[in-house]
Amino acid sequence: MIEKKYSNCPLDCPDSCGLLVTLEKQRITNLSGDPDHPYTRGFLCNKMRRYPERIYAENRILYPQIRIGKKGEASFRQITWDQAWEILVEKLNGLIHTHGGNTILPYMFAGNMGLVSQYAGHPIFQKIGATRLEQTICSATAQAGWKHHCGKLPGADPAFAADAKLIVAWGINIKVTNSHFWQYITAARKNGAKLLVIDPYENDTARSADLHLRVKPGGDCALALGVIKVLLEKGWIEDKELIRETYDFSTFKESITLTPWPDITAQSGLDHLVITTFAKELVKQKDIFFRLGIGMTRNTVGAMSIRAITALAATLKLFNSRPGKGILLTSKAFGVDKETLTSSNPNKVPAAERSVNMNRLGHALMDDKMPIHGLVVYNANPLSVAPDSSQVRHGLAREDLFTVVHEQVMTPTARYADLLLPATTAFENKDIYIAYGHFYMGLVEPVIPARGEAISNFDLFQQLAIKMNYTDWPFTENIDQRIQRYLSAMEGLPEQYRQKPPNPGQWVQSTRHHDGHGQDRSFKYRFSSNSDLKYPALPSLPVLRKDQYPCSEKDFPFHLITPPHPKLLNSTFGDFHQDLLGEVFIHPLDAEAHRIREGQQVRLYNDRGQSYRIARINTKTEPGLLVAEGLFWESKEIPSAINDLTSQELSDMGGGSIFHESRVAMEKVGN
Ligand SMILES: Nc1nc2c(c(=O)[nH]1)N[C@H]1C(S)=C(S)[C@@H](COP(=O)(O)OP(=O)(O)OC[C@H]3O[C@@H](n4cnc5c(=O)[nH]c(N)nc54)[C@H](O)[C@@H]3O)O[C@H]1N2
Ligand SMILES: Nc1nc2c(c(=O)[nH]1)N[C@H]1C(S)=C(S)[C@@H](COP(=O)(O)OP(=O)(O)OC[C@H]3O[C@@H](n4cnc5c(=O)[nH]c(N)nc54)[C@H](O)[C@@H]3O)O[C@H]1N2
Ligand code: SF4
Ligand SMILES: [Mo]
Repeated sequence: MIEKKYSNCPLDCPDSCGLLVTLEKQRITNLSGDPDHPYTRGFLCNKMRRYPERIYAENRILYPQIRIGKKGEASFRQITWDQAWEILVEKLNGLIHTHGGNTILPYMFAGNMGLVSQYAGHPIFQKIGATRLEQTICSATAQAGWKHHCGKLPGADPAFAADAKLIVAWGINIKVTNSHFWQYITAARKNGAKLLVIDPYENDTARSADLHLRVKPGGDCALALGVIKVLLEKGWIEDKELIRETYDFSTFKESITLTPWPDITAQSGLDHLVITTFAKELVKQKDIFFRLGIGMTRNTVGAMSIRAITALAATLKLFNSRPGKGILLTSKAFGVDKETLTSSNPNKVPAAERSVNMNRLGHALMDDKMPIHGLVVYNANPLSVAPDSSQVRHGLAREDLFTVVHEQVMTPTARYADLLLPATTAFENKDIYIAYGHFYMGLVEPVIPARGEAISNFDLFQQLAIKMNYTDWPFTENIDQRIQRYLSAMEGLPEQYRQKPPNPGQWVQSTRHHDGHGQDRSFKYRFSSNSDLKYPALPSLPVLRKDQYPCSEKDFPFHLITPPHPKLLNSTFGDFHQDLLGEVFIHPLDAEAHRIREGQQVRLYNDRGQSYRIARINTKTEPGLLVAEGLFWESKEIPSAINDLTSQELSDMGGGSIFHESRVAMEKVGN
C-alpha cells in the first residue's frame, strides 16, 4: 500500500521545507516538496532527495555501543540499552561527585532543527550544573549587529522580493544556501529586475547575477558607508525625511562626512567609480530588496558590516517594507524565549555558572585549569564543524575524557566516543519546526517507527533524568506537554494554535507578518545605539589592526574562505562523499606562481594545521584569495579537514566564529 504523509525538513537551512513523504509498507520510498507549502511550492533540493538513503543506510548507528579500540579508530562493541544507561548514569554521577557538575560539557547544535530536538538536553544539563555551551557558531555575530540598531525587528517577507526591481544578495549564496528564494528572483527578473551580488568570489549565485561586486573579505562596512557617502555628497537622498523618521541621522551624517575616501576604497577593495555606480543603481529604483546572508559576518569585523548595511537600508527606507521592498537577514517570524526553551527557572540559575563559547571548544578541551572531564555530543559533529579541528581532535583523544556521542551515522566525532548512542532521524519523531528564512511553522508526527533501538533527543534526556532520579518538572513532561508549552509561549503564533496544535501539513503563517507588511510599522531605525557601551555607537569603519590576522601575512600569504557546498549541509551528508577531499579555487596567477596544475592535489597549511584539496584553477576567485567550499570529512588516511586551518578567534560582537578569515600557505603535492 502506498501512503503519503506530511513532514518538515529538519536540516539547518533557512528554507525549512514542508515535505510530502511517500511510504510503501511503512518504508519511505520518496521525499518531495509539499506543493501546498507557500514557500516550498513542491520543490525539493538535491541534498534532501537523498535523505531516505541515510535513514536506511546499512552503516546507520542503530544500537548502543562501547569503545573497544583506541579513540578515533571507531571500533565499538554493541551493548544493551540497560548496560548503556548503567554506564552513563554511573559515569555522570561519578564526575558530578568527584569533580563537580561543571566539569561536564554538553555540545549540541542544529543537526535537527525541531524545537524539541534542539532544546531537549538543556533542562538536564542545567539540573546537573554542567558548563553551559554558548551557541555562537552560526549567526551570533549577525544577530548581535542587527540587534544593536533594530532590536527584535523581524525581517521582511521574502515573497516581497518578487515585486522588486533590484535585488541585492549580500554575503549569501542564494542558489546554494537558500535555494527557494530563487523563485522570487526569477519572478522579479521576468518584470525586468536586476540581481546584484556582493561577494569576494564568484559563487553560484554571482555567476547567475546581472552585477557582481567583488568586495574584499571584511570590506562590506566600508562599501556600505561608501555608498551612503556618495548618496550624501551627490544630494541623492532627502535629509529631512530621514531626520524625522529615524533617530540620530544628523550625527551619523556628520561622521560619514569625516570618513576618508582612501580608507573606504582600501578596506572595500572597490574604487570610487564602482561604489558610485552601485549608489546610482540604488537611487534609480524605489523597489529594492536586500537579502543578507551571514557570509560577511564570519570575520573579525563582521558585526560592524551588518551594522553599516542596516544603516544603508535605513537610508534607503527599506525597513518600511511592502511588496517590492524590504530587508531580510533572518525572518524572526516566531519566537520562544530562552527560559521556556531551556526550561530554566530564572530563580534557580546556579551562582557559579561556567560557560564555554562553542567556537573555542578546542581550548576548553585542552584547558588544564578548568578541566572538562565529560563531553556529551548530540545534534552536532564538532570535529568537522568547530574551528581549529586539530586542537579539538587532541581534546577528543584525551584518555581521561569521557565522551558520549548520540548520532545517526559514524561521523568523525562519533569515532572518538567512549559511549555511542543511536539517534532517530526526524522522520521517526514528533516535533515542531519554525523557519529563519520565511514566515511559516508546522508540526510533524513520526512517519515511520524508530529504526533499531534508536531514540530521539527528547527520549534520551527525559529517560536519563529518570535514571538519575530527577523526578521534578520538566522531566515529568511527555512530548505533547513539551510541545504544548512551547506553543503557548510562542510569539507570532495565531491564538487558535496555542491550545490546539496545527495538524501535520497545516502550515501556519506568523502574525508578525503584519497583514502583508513583514516589518513593524512603528519601527524607527536608530543610527546611533548606546545599548552596549563596549562598541562604537555609530556604524563606522573598523580600525584594522596591523595584527588583524591570527597568523602573519608573510608566512601565510593567502586569505582563505570556507563557505558551504551544494552537496553538503554543514557536515551532514559527509558520509555520502567520504571519497572526496573537496576542491579549492585558485586564481590562475597564484597557480602559476606555485606551479600548480588543474586537478592536482594541494596542501593548504598554517600554524594550526593542514588540509588537502583538489586544485580548481579559475577566475571565480581573486589573486591572494582561496575558496574551499564544504566541510568534507576527514578520513583514516587523511586525518585532517578544512577546519584544521580555521581559528578559534572570535568576531567583533556576539562571540561569533571567523570561518571566512584564515591565513594559509599552499603547496602542491607530488609533481
Ligand atoms: N547547501 C548548503 N546549504 C546550506 C548550508 C550548507 O552547508 N550547504 N548551511 C546552512 C547554514 S547552517 C547556514 S548558517 C547558511 C549560511 O549561508 P549564507 O548566509 O549564504 O552564509 P555563508 O555560506 O557563510 O556565506 C555566503 C557567502 O558569503 C561570502 N563571504 C565570505 N566572506 C565575505 C565577506 O567578507 N563579505 C561578503 N560580502 N561576502 C563574504 C562567501 O564567499 C559566500 O559566498 O546556509 C545554510 N544552507
Ligand atoms: N569552516 C566552516 N565551518 C563551519 C561553517 C562554515 O561555513 N565554514 N558553518 C558553521 C555553521 S553556520 C554551522 S550552523 C555549524 C553546524 O554544525 P552542526 O550543527 O554540528 O551541523 P552538522 O554538520 O550538520 O552536524 C549535525 C549532526 O547532527 C546529527 N543529527 C541530526 N539529527 C539528529 C538528532 O535528532 N539527534 C542527534 N543526536 N543527532 C542528530 C547529524 O547526523 C549530524 O552529524 O557548522 C559551522 N562550521
Ligand atoms: S535542505 Fe533546505 S532546501 Fe533542502 S529540503 Fe531542507 S529546507 Fe528545503
Ligand atoms: Mo549555520
